[in-house]
Amino acid sequence: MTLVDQVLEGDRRAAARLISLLENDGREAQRALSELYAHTGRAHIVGVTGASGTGKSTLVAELAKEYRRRGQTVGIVSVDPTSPFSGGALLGDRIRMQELTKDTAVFMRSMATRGNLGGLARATGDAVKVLDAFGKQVIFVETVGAGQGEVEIAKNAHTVVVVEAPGLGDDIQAIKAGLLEIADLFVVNKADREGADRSVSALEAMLDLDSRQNRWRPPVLKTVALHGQGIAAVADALQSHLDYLRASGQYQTRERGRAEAELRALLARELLSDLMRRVPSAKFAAMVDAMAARQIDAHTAVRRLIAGG
Ligand SMILES: Nc1nc2c(ncn2[C@@H]2O[C@H](COP(=O)(O)OP(=O)(O)O)[C@@H](O)[C@H]2O)c(=O)[nH]1
Ligand SMILES: [Mg+2]
Repeated sequence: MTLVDQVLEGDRRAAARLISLLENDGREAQRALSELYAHTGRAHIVGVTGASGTGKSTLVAELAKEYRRRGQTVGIVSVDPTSPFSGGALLGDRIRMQELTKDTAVFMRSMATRGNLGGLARATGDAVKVLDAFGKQVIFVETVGAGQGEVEIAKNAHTVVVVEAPGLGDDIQAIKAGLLEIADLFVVNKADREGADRSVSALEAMLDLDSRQNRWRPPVLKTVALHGQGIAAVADALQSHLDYLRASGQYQTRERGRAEAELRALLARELLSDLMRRVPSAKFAAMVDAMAARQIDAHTAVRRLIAGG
């Protein structure tokens, strides 16, 4: 049986192996992904992002349990190097994770954060596709909302949850990180701490300023993920957003946007590596030298390299 058949039959180890192969970006893995692709497109992909320490991993673990109670299967892809999913967690968090890993209907995976962000974004997208084909009905992708790359990964979801926590310095961390634009749902976690209501009002006030018509207004929900409080309401809101996407036709728009972004990124990568194979490295180095010596500018250098002259 091929690896693809094994994944489609629900073999967890095959799925884990395929994701590792894809992380290493081998041709064989890419061929496997081509075969799997027709089986993807069924999962609800939920990006969960926000500053480090806001409780994203805890929230995702609690949401996973809630979805299980609702009879759905769950995939979790974590791109957070400090995540309990990838070790380095406190005891309580580790126990929480162990509970989840015992449930075979939940598949957890943390992505290696070595290498460049472009590669990470691609590998994360591939892992999501594997879990989708594997039959997971909802897939959470946790990223730290720290930079452009992480935001790109989060944007690649149907629904984006931005997690805030009171008392982490500034009132609203999402404003700083430029996450407001991409949020479909705000969660103010750690509502057991002082200042949660202030964070909620600040977010609502921000949303009031948005004058765009006929738009999904992101709900702002309070949770205490640590104690499983407010989790069902978040799961309900995620479902409402999915229903909204479907009813408004935006589901197709987002799918198309995702496809286009993926195609452009892959084309750029393939065309670049194709060119680099054709250009002798000495010639490339000479071009760099000439640029550093201000003898040639980047645009001219690019034109020459592409023209092969
Ligand atoms: N007080 C409190 N602590 C929480 C809550 N949710 C998570 N935490 C704790 O906050 C810390 C960071 O949580 P984690 O889920 O790893 O945050 P992440 O970095 O955003 O993934 C952990 O020690 C959690 O136990 C909450 O609702 N209230
Ligand atoms: Mg985390």
